[in-house]
Amino acid sequence: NSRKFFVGGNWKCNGTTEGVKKIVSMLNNGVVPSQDVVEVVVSPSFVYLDTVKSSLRSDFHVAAQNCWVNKGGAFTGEVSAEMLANLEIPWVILGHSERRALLNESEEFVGDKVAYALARGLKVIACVGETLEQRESGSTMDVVAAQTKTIAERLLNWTNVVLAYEPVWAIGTGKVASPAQAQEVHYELRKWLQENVSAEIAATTRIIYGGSVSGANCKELAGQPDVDGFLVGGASLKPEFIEIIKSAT
Ligand code: G2H
Repeated sequence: NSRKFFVGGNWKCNGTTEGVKKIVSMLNNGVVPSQDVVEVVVSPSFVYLDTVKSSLRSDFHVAAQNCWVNKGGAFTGEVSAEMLANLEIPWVILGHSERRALLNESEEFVGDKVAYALARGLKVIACVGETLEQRESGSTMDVVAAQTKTIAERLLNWTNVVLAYEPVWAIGTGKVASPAQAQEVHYELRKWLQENVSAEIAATTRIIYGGSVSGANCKELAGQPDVDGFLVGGASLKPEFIEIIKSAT
């Protein structure tokens, strides 16, 4: 397929000035396939975004972990999409399950954020995924399709969207989805895009997997036909992130 492999590093709420420097130097020294083969995007906390952006090798890019749903203004503590665009931060992660669950971000709110960020020229990593309870009750596909639909009905253009499938039960738990489990949902999500958006969007949109991806499990996951890359949390802070980038080939 023509979908370029995508590896995102979600640093979440981690880091210190010193720690961030170490990760950047680890990344800058990593020997990885070229930009034609793999797109690498790392996502530090807002407070380290500028430092990371200015010290990171030029073939890797940065993402914010969130942004406000609309134009900036009297929203204490928020960061607007305009600000990210102003700082030339190319990407933003939206709809991460930690924000959906811990900060009560609703499906509509996430959908509105995705649409607004895209309209401001940002590229978006939009996350979907089911909880363990939902998986066990057999509603995985209904849940991820509904989350994707809420986003899809607000979008005019999918060019700047990467869809991240992150089963909540696999996040930060060390309990990775099996390659077959990941492939099944990615295949179904692509089919959903084909039936509800268009065949072209289904064929070209990257669907990446997130949830306890590691140096040890990335190769087998990357071999699945509908897994177009990863959103990596814990392992993106460690040297094994380089191994995960290499699983692109
Ligand atoms: C899922 C993932 C990165 P981890 O949240 O978004 O984190 O790899 O630590 O499970």
